[in-house]
Amino acid sequence: MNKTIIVSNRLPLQIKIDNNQLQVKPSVGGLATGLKTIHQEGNSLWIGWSGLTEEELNSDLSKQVKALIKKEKCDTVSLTQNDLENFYYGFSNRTLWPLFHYFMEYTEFENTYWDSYKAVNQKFADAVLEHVEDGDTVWVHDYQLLLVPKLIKDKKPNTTVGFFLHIPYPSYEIFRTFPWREELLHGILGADLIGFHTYDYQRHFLSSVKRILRLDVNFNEITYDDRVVKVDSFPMGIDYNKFHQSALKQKKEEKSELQKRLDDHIQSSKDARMILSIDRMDYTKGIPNRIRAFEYFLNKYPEYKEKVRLIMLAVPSRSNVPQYQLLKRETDELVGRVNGQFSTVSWTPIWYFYRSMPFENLIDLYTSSHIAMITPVRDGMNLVAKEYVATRTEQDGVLILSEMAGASKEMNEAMLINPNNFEQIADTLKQALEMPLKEQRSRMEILQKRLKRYTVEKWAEEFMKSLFATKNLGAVIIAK
Ligand code: ADQ
Repeated sequence: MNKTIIVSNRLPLQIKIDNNQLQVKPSVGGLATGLKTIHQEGNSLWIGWSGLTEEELNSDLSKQVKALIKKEKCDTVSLTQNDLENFYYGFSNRTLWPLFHYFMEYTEFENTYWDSYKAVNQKFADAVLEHVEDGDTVWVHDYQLLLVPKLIKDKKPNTTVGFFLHIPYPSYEIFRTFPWREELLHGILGADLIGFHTYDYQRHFLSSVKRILRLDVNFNEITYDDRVVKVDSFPMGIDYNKFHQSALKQKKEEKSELQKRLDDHIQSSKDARMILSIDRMDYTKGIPNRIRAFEYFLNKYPEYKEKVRLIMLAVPSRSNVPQYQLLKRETDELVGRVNGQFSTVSWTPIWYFYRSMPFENLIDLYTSSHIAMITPVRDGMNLVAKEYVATRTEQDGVLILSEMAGASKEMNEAMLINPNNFEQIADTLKQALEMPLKEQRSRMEILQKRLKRYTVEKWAEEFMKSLFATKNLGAVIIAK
């Protein structure tokens, strides 16, 4: 029976060493949920890094990790501290991440990083090649593994390979600056189907293929060697029911401490309103812009002082990369500046949390906030915007969303803003605060309907369906 192999940088598992004892739990992230059906049913294997380096695992623990992971139908790729520094923090997060998000000034082109990226991609491909057989299907994920599709296809041409990019694909003018552009494109083109969140990313990719490799592109198909490579967009959804049902359930249960504090603010006056933002602490998420726009709003519309509060949850991320440390410092200073300028004895305009929160508290934040203000300067999709909508069980609330997030392409009923235009954000915030309930509901209803239909499971299913269709298309071409 043919297998499906999923490959991603991290496994869908949380692994901890407690008192020299290993604990393995399935993780609850979007990707793990979306691929659950494919992974659990049928003959499938997930290959990725466990999250523990070779140095952290002595050989006994290493064997145990392999065995425990095997039970979850996974296999690990072993990474050293040096791999982590050069491949992960280096090439993935100091070269590809900033470049693909249009942060040219943060992009570092370092040969050491590139060499490590090639070597680690080879490690991932080798782990796949250990298991893959003719007729199997392999689905590779994201920017850390762009060379893997070709490394598999070259060795095993009779497999079907899919690739999905979770971040934006930049325009040709940005991508052409990349020193190893040909090699990277050839790496991706090892796949039979290449998926992006939006049509724009797809278009940018095709343009790079045409102009850099001078290949024939016919609508969304590329003729490559004797194969046809298909490129398409698959906007990723969320586990709608999980968020919606959790919001309904939490209303009936005993309130958390956080919920009690949120209620205190809401009940402090009939005009009290809460505005929410949740992101990883990342320079692509537009956190400083958002604080500056909120400051601008309080200056322009002083009647909202003591009534609105911005609740900002920033989850620590990649904190050993210098730009992330600078961003953290800038955010701390800006929050301090706004709170210092506007706070009164009974009101603090920004509640700022720099930590991760349990899922229940995320739901408390989503369900208690009148407005979600999501302002990335670039974002492949942005699932937080979708999660906020799914938790609005009364269909009230307003979503303010950056037009630079992939999600904006399918969320037209949100209030779309340019994250660099403070005037527009401030005015939109005012409009959102004053929006009649009827209008909030009519917008929310359409947004919810769409999210309910195109869930993360559906996303995975559509990609796989298209991948199988590509496989058949390949067979036709070869037969000709
Ligand atoms: P991210 O940049 O991580 O993902 P996003 O899509 O917003 O961004 O996903 C964040 C996820 O983390 C959400 O599901 C959210 O619920 C969760 N989360 C946030 N704060 C949390 C907390 N404190 N505790 C627990 N969970 C928390 C990348 C791309 C995006 C793309 C996704 C999926 O950058 O553009 O949407 O992949 O493809």
